Amino acid sequence: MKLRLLTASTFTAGLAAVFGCGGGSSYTAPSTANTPTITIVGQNGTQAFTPNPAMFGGQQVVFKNNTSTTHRVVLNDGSVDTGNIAPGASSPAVTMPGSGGNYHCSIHPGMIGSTSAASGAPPPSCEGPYCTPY
Ligand SMILES: [Cu+2]
Repeated sequence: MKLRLLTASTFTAGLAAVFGCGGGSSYTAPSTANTPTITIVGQNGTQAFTPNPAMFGGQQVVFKNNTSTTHRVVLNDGSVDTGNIAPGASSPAVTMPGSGGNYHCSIHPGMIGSTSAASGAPPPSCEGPYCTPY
């Protein structure tokens, strides 16, 4: 297990080196390496996302899909949409509202989660159609 992790990170470093030698190009691809991750673990209501609630108000986060089904995370007010996240893939980095918020999977609306406010205050109470877990 440790060897496999080492190999993967060596491979990633090698890739970065290859892309880093872009013949003088100054473009640097956005890195999500240090972005907090919310992991999608199943289609089970408030247990679908971990951590949940997450203390990521006002921050960029990445959703990582650890299930075998495509998911799409949408903030209940529509202000954030990850697009489809294939099994095993991660979403682009999206910015959670500073006041905290509630989100769901638009494909499986019973998958629900929330982020706290940037101040650490709990998420706003969930209102509307995407508040009922299954
Ligand atoms: Cu889903």
